[in-house]
Amino acid sequence: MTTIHHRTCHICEANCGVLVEMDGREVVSIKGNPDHVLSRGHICPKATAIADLQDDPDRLRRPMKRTAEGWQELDWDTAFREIAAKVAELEGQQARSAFYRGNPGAHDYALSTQSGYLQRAVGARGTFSASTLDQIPHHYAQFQMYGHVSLAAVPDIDRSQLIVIVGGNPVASNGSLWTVPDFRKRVKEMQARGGRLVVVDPRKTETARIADAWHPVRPGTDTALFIGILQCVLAQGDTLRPGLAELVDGSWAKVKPMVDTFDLDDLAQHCGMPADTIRALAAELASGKSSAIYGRMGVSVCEFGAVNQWLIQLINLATGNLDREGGTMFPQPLLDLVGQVGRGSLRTVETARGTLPSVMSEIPTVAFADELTRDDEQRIRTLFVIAGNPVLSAPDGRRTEDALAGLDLMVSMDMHITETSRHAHYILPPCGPLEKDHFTFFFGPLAVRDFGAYSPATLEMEEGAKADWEIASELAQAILSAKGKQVPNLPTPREQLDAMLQASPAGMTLAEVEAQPNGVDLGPLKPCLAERLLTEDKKIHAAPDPLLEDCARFAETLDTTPAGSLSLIGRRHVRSNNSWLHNSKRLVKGPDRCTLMIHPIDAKERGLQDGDLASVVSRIGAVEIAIEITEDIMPGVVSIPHGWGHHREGVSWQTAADHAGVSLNDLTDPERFDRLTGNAVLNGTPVTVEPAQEIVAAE
Ligand SMILES: Nc1nc2c(c(=O)[nH]1)N[C@H]1C(S)=C(S)[C@@H](COP(=O)(O)OP(=O)(O)OC[C@H]3O[C@@H](n4cnc5c(=O)[nH]c(N)nc54)[C@H](O)[C@@H]3O)O[C@H]1N2
Ligand SMILES: Nc1nc2c(c(=O)[nH]1)N[C@H]1C(S)=C(S)[C@@H](COP(=O)(O)OP(=O)(O)OC[C@H]3O[C@@H](n4cnc5c(=O)[nH]c(N)nc54)[C@H](O)[C@@H]3O)O[C@H]1N2
Ligand code: SF4
Ligand SMILES: [Mo]
Repeated sequence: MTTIHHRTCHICEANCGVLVEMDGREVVSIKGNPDHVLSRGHICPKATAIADLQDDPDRLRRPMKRTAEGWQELDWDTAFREIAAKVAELEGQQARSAFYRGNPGAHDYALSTQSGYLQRAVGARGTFSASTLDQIPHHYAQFQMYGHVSLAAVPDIDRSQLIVIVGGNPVASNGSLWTVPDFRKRVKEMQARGGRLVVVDPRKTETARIADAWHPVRPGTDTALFIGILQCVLAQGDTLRPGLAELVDGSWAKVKPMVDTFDLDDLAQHCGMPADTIRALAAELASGKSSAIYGRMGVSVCEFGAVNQWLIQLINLATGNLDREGGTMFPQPLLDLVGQVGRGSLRTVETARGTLPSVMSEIPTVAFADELTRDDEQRIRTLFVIAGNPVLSAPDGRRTEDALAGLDLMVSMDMHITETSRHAHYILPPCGPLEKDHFTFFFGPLAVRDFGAYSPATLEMEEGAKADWEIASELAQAILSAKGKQVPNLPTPREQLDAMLQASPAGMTLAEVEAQPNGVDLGPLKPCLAERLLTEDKKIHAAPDPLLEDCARFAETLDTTPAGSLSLIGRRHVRSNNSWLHNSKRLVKGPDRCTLMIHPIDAKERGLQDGDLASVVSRIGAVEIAIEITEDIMPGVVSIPHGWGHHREGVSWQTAADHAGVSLNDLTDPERFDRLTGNAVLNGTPVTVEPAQEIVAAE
């Protein structure tokens, strides 16, 4: 007899509802839940990988300790006791400690509620995380304009007539900072009602393929496009629509003079898009029909990431589309995170490299290796890595790797010996994903409908297994005891979730939410900005000084095209997720996906044929990779997906190692970052590409 269990897929931001059919502990099938209020039956090929993750033969089941003789299994109590003793000893030596938090932690509400507790017990100040490799510019712009790092506006796709996507590929990524499961179908529905999708991207992506128009843009130059659009929109008048005008502060008057300092033809030349295309885009966005412009990784992990995210908000504001049906709207989910966590902060942090921005108390990950290797008493000697793989995810992975080798204590919470955790002294593996419960914690506030969904654990915990939150909480207790401190009695994640749900405007209890296994639908997004602004004067801050000043800095970069080199960007594939789904045989099967995409003109110039091995060299390093010649990438640009490079010795994910690929981040450069936010610049890396020389062994 099989049983059907309702779950939310925890892998990506789409948070699809799935139906898991179980026969005892065996997964029989995983299907989309047609009755799920948000995903309506949609799933992607990664959903089946939940079974592969659960049953992964290479997954660690017990704490591991690295010894001179190799990895040794420990019981939990011994692992916690040894780690706690070492943390206390290092604290006694005034050693600096730090955390690196990876992306999967954000998909685990329970861990999210407890990991701060562990960090406080360790006494680690500041955090490195995947956020400064990703979306920190969004948080910065939201804090500056709306007064809260998490007060985000998302395109209201179900009622929109035009969506312009700049530097995002939701057909592959399933949406980011925009929880929009079944994106493809929602686009079809928009097109069926006469709406249009436009994509601006150096590559003709999977999303560009279903779009009504694709405009190639030179990597790292979108600021010119946004300023150009804004200039054209404001040339028709800068009076804001009623409803928005009253919400905007006096700095709005500074926007038009700023954009008017630029010449549209210069902007067009800089970004490689014809001035007429920019004019037409502006006219369409401002035509009065409900429309939205949205920008993601491609315009976030770049030198002017914060400015870009700000300009996007300004375009939606200027065209009257902010906080309007079919434009961009602020979700009001079942659990109102914005109302219950602090506004966030913008500060600075002193690093070996000098003063860097610190948004939300993050230390920019571009400085990670520096801080691990600096030669003063501020060197990080104790490191906790929580569900992260910075060797493959952060720029200059080789240097990160070398830096990790010098730690006095490194603890990784991970279920594999990865490129990163292989350097740990202890690895603490969580239970399988089906043994965890789930709530749409960080993603309700980004969803295309007001909603929330809770799913209980599908399987009972295996004997001796622990969820991530239990590991964090029990280790924190052990550390506090070792330091001779009092161990507080904390609420469990479920208790915290229940309290937060009840304190939210929807006011439901966890039990009430749990009784709706298809999710709780609170309806379409609603205009609400007037009540939700969290700036002190309750106004939208249209033109904060640091952003205006950074536009002046941008002006100085116009036309500084690095000659002679190609510009390297990344890419995502629907059957992959950052570095960690490559151990699933069904996801990695088929032709090698870790290839260098190159335009036929650039390949010909270099004497390269499809499938040839090329040597790709940047300031940081070199890789050899098979090339894929395609007209889907613009001339002058090449692309390698990130998250590969599993050839490192000693990793435990065998299937991943068999499909090793090379790491894009062995080429990216930590010296390149967004000055306002410290976010890494991961696209637009200057590289040379040549046929790889056959290495002839010396006699
Ligand atoms: N060049 C380039 N680099 C990039 C990007 C890019 O576009 N280009 N993208 C960046 C982005 S957006 C991000 S978010 C980062 C991601 O950067 P990271 O978060 O550092 O890397 P991941 O690949 O997500 O690694 C997650 C690790 O957590 C483990 N893991 C998975 N699930 C769980 C779990 O439930 N519990 C625990 N304890 N561990 C788990 C996996 O085994 C894996 O080792 O990469 C960034 N790096
Ligand atoms: N299948 C899959 N899904 C994922 C992930 C994954 O690895 N695989 N990762 C998850 C994570 S952590 C995140 S953050 C999201 C990311 O979600 P998205 O941002 O939607 O995904 P990307 O594929 O990184 O899209 C960035 C796009 O920007 C383009 N681009 C690069 N440089 C530039 C530029 O300078 N200007 C412009 N205009 N475009 C540029 C790239 O060609 C690419 O198409 O995806 C999430 N979902
Ligand atoms: S789109 Fe994301 S949430 Fe939905 S099934 Fe795929 S991986 Fe899971
Ligand atoms: Mo990300």
